[in-house]
Amino acid sequence: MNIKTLCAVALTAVSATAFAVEMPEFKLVDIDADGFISLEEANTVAALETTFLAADLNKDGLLDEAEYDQIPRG
Ligand SMILES: [Ca+2]
Ligand SMILES: [Ca+2]
Repeated sequence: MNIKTLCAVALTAVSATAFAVEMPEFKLVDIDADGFISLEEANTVAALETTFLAADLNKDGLLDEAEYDQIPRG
């Protein structure tokens, strides 16, 4: 990797942090693939720790894909 590539990678990382909340795909967060994101699974994503409770619209302690999708990002 040359210095130009390194700079590009660094810039990409900085702009991603500045403009978008790090929100991986639902399937990637749903580690046990049961179709719901549990609090434990949510805690693996920094951006989700604070939004989990607010995003859990039906208050069942789990996020389904629809609840996950309505979390504001970016
Ligand atoms: Ca799960
Ligand atoms: Ca829910």
